[in-house]
Amino acid sequence: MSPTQKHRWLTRPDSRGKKRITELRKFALDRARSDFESRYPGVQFGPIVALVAAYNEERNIGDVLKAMPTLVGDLEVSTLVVVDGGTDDTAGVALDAGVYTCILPVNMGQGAALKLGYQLAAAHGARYVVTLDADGQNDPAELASMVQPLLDDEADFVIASRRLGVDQTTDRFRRAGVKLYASVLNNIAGQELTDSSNGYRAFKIEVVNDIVPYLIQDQYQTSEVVITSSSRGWRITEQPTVWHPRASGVSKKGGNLVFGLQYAKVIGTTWLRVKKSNQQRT
Ligand SMILES: Nc1nc2c(ncn2[C@@H]2O[C@H](COP(=O)(O)OP(=O)(O)O)[C@@H](O)[C@H]2O)c(=O)[nH]1
Ligand SMILES: [Mg+2]
Repeated sequence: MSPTQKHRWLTRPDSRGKKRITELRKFALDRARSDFESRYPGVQFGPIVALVAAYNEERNIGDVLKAMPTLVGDLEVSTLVVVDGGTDDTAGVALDAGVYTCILPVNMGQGAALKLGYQLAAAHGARYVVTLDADGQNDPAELASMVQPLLDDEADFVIASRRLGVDQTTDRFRRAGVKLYASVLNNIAGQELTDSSNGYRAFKIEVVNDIVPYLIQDQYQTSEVVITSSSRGWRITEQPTVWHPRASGVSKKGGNLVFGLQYAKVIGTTWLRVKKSNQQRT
């Protein structure tokens, strides 16, 4: 362990340091947004936006984009990739595929990248937003079935479920975690979800507009989105899907222990935040 790691608490940012980080974050987000606006001046997305946050996925994202549908019924699907910084050519692959591409100058985390994507989708005319991973774990061919409950007005927010569908991965610990965290989250949010951490999700734009101001998690965002939407009274449902192994590479969210602890932390802090704001309202 290096001295800097050992004494990290000594170098935690003070209030001026935190202010500087906030300013740098804003700078990066503003830069990505203004680059996007000048690359696609006056763009209007189709009614459905497929939103993909991608971090160092140059080897995987090309196939995902190739498989993306361009229509659901007679509704046009626009694909929007938010390239989350990184060191490979993810941006080049997305641009070559001809999809809308927004490029963050530095890595900000999946939550921050998706939040930027939600804002762009809402600002450019989307009526429905579907999020899916860039690594091939979600099948773009299932996008139509993800959106259907929204089109039928049976739900406002749809979450894919590998437990109602098929899980083709073999990691037993991750599987147990999916089950455990779904039950914790159901207790907190009063839902009956089987796979609350699945990133394949479809939203009505009204839900996106309503929850975006409450989203603060830069990375582990899945439970924050569910708890927030649930506390705001939106109707959440599930759709069975297939969960594929990553096309290549490994999860960038850390091993199961790191992932699990971070996930639990987000559930806890979001729940406390929602509880506090409900108390303030009453
Ligand atoms: N882990 C991670 N993923 C990111 C980040 N930014 C965007 N992503 C994308 O988020 C998706 C899910 O990430 P992944 O590491 O596969 O997480 P997992 O599927 O939950 O194990 C992928 O499409 C990533 O490319 C980031 O900073 N970290
Ligand atoms: Mg993945």
